[in-house]
Amino acid sequence: MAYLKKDMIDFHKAYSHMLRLRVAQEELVKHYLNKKVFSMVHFYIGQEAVATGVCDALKVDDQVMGTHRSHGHYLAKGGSFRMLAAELFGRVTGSAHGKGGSMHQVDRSVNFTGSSPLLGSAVPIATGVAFAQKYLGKPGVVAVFYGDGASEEGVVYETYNLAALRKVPILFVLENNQWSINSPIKNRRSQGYNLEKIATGLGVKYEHADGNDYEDVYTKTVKLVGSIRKGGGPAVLECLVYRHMAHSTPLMEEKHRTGDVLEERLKKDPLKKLKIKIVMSGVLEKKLAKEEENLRQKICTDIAWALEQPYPSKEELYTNVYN
Ligand SMILES: Cc1ncc(C[n+]2csc(CCOP(=O)(O)OP(=O)(O)O)c2C)c(N)n1
Repeated sequence: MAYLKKDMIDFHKAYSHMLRLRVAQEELVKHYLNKKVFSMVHFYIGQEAVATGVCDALKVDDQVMGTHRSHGHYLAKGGSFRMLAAELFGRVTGSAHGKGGSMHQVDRSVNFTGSSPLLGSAVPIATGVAFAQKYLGKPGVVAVFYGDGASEEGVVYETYNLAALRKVPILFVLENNQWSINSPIKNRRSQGYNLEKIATGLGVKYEHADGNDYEDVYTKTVKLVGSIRKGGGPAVLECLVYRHMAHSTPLMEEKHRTGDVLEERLKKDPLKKLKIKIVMSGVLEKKLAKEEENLRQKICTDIAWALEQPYPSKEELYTNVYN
């Protein structure tokens, strides 16, 4: 999965990878508005550099876990867009057999171990998965994504401690988009709140990245994961990022987001940023436009396929469940 050419990042490939997440979601928005999607949907548009930067730095055997906002994490880990679309449309060929919807992505064939919409809950679960890997003497690390809201759940702090104590091979990827639904971070944290100090005080390494910058996320992940693989213990990578849309609908404007206007968010768009870089390196804009057109066509074909898939039968109610 890694796009390193010796010591160089192939930015064109990285851009294509990010664009797949963006176009896939843009097309899914249309079907959400057409009421083809059964579950609640949290779009990941604007945060693509984090999922791709992290997942490109992982190995195929490494595992990933996510949240209520995990379309991007799943696709970046090599997930099938057809299965993602079928899952959103509630079809049996979906990644969770049409029973999970947007917020419960799971596909072990690409080591996307699961996602959980209960805020913060994926963090201890992923740490357990990573601990099991270590305990069984298996190689590989686990990366878990979670938001700034989730990072304030008590279980997350407890998990930092245990992960550091047991030197668990886990990367905590904190996507700080500065909002928890419509609560801005400044209304939620006490004066002097310092998550870096808390985590490092518990023995977890801490690094900040610009979540709008693929290169920054990628190179910092390579560094941290390198140390985790050598037994150096867990680390947090906090990525400052901007979600373009509302919390759980495809609206672009939200009245409460004063001081964080859409115009500012769009200026920081990670795709625009990377596009400028590759055009400056000599790739023709015309070529990029053609590639985007082909990608969109492929995504639309996959959506048409997903819409023709059958719904789960009644018998499916009894499969993959605990009783
Ligand atoms: C334990 C728990 N409390 C509340 C909720 C309701 N809830 C769903 S998403 C969300 C905000 C999450 O914010 P953040 O973790 O920053 O992620 P973002 O949505 O910004 O990506 C809340 C409060 C929940 N899912 N789980």
